[in-house]
Amino acid sequence: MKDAEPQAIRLADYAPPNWLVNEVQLTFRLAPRATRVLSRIRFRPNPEAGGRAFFLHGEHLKLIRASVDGAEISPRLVDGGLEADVPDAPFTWEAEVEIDPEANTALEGLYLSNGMYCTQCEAEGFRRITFYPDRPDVMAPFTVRIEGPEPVLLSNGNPTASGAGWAEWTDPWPKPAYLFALVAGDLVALEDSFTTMSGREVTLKLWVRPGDEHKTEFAMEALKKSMRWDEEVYGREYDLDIFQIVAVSDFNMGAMENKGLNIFNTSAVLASPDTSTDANFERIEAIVAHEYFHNWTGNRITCRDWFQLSLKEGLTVFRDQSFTADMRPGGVSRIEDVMALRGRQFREDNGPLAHQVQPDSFVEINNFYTATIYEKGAEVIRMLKTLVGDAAYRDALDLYFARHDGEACTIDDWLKVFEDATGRDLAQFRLWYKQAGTPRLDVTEDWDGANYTLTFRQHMPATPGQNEKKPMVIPIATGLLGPNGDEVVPTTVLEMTEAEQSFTFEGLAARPVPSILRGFSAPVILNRETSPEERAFLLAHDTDPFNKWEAGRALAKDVLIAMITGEEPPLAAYLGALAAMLRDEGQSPAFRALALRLPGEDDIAQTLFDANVTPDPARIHDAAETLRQEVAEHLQDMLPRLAAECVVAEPFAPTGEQAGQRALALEVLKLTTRLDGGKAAAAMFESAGNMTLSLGALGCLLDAEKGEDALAAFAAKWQGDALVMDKWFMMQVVHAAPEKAAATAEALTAHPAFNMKNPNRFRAVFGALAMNAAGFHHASGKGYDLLADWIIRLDPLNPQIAARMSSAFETWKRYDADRQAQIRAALERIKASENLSRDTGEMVGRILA
Ligand code: 0A1
Ligand code: ZN
Repeated sequence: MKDAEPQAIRLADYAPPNWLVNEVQLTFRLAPRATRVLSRIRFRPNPEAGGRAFFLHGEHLKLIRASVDGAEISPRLVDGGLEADVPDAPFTWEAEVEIDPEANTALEGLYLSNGMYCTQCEAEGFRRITFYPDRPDVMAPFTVRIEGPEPVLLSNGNPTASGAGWAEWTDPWPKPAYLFALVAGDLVALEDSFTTMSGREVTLKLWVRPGDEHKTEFAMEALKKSMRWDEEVYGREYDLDIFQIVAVSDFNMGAMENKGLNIFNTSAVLASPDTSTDANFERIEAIVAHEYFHNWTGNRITCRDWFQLSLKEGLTVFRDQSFTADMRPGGVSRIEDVMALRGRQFREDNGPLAHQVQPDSFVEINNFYTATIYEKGAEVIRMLKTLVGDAAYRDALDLYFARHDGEACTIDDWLKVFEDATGRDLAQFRLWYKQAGTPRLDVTEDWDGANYTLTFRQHMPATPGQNEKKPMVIPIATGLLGPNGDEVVPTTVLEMTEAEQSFTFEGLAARPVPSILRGFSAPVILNRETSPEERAFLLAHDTDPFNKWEAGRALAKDVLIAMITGEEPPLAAYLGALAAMLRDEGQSPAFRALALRLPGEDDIAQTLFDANVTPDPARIHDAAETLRQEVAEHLQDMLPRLAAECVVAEPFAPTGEQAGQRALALEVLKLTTRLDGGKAAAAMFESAGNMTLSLGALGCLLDAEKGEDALAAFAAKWQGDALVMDKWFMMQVVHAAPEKAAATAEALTAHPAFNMKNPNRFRAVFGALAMNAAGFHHASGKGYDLLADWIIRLDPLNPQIAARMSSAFETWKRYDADRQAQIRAALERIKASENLSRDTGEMVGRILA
């Protein structure tokens, strides 16, 4: 028998907590199978509450004893926690519970990773540590005493006392329980310090397992840069005596912003030139910044409830994107952000998992740490900044911090701050939070010999539970170019508020070429009939780096779509424009590398589906292969010169500049591999002095089906390094030919180094399978079956990762009847498995609905 359907939680049902917490004291007596947690919590009635009933969350806890004001009581254990009779006045709750960190494979609450204790409490993991009102609107200062034989014992805040076998930490800043953290183990630290803008000295420690010390320096530098940037750009100063980061190898997500004690997935913090790619370095810098920035946007000002998640996540992603753009100038980081947005968030928005940036209901909050909450949430804030302007944005943020410091807030509080700071009515803008889906923006134009008019029409497809949509405010950054390529109208933000709206530029000497949606000023799909010549013109002349790149990408897409649908592809225009772009030395290598990449196969599938063509993943793959071959042949004569140009002469540095050179070198190598069968790639693999070039060369060899020796050499060299071995697993699946992808993934699960309990390793195989579009969707259906088998196996151990992985199926309605039937069967099989978690149950239910 299955349990009753889990209940949805609704934003409309929010009620303030009956009891608030003045302070928390915790004592941990660590033992792998039986850790004791003693809690002493001062409660006070909440004057804003509707009642006095007393409920504490608690899951997987063995209650040893409990007391109220010193008198032992027997609380009533109920589903998800306990109830007790308490005085109608402030009182002290004490309890002792026992937990089993070693049995905790879900990696929520207190668990063991490689013999080291660590915690993950967001969103609702604290209730697996002790009984507590585990909701973000209950904030309190914490004092934590840890007792155990481990040499290093850490928690949030400042260290206040310690002795042999124990340590005490005090966090004076009131925080919700989801920001609690504890770490204990045999760790070593890289130590540094930072002087804040008011002259306070902060100790910085980055803790790793012995042997990983050589991979800590880069993240430490990134941390110091982040601290300085937040002072300079947002006026935000750090607020404790110490800031610590700990690297753990078993972690469900990238990292976690626990107050003063960030916990990181090793993959998001450890870096060295030998073992990390340029993309790894860039990601680490961004995640270190992201978690640090949460200290103000998330911790000092937190969320009232989980429907407000984007209040902290959208804003903090926007802040980390702005930081990256400042650290790595040149406009390519914006292109990379948009590529990620389209690849993950647009995909989500176009399928059964589409949801609002502020959802109205959820079953399992862990399923809502999504691209929509994070990346679309960041786009919404970017638009707000575009609409109000830089100075007003900064004023509004100053007001936000002044008004709400120490509070648990809502998205409406955030918008109210902007209304008060700018005098603007944001009622229509609020729809960006409440309407799911990606707006489509159709454009037509008119030229009367002197005046140029752009007419936009917006419409939004229906999404689950939302059929009717209202027009939104869309900032459309637009510039105009004259026939000789000069900019005749610089970037102007057209503010669209109606379903259909026209904007006229008067008194022009000649018909201009428009550059619309510069910098990707709104997360929309722009539809405009454009000739290949005009796209090539924009690729050559646009002054906006994003739109310049976009013109090339749109042209590549036009070619691929025409190849698939049997029309005449504008191949000559594309190849000519590409060659001209590559010859333009005014363009950075990083830009040229991005412009050489073809749009992803999943993106083409969605575009075909939007045009009422059922996408065939095999044909899309073949078209992409054919086009890459065409490009290689067309550019043949230029490739050696380009390759020589991108050799980095200086010693390795993970800078944006060098990364751009290596990225272009690898794009050139991919094309060269199509012409020389892998000779240059084999040489590069032999001589590469860093992981970026080594891995890039390995990918080329795998594509040429000449990777066997390189794979063996790579494994022999790196078998002791888990993060590098993750790459070894991943590369084989990503680069497998479509008919071999599922079999390759399956064979890898039998490798002795495969460990399903480690999220990084599981993702290395199955995340990679989902990324290999033609392989995953191979007509045999083997990709679907294999993934379903492993989701079913993983679910009892780690429901969060099982649930996340099931989103690989979210695009299923695009495909033909056979594939749909195969995917439906796979999903039904997951759904029918015994004791399916609430996490995976919700995801599969929504995908099937
Ligand atoms: N708040 C973190 C992300 C995070 C969310 C949930 C986690 O466990 C379920 C872990 C981390 C961030 O935005 O970085
Ligand atoms: Zn975050």
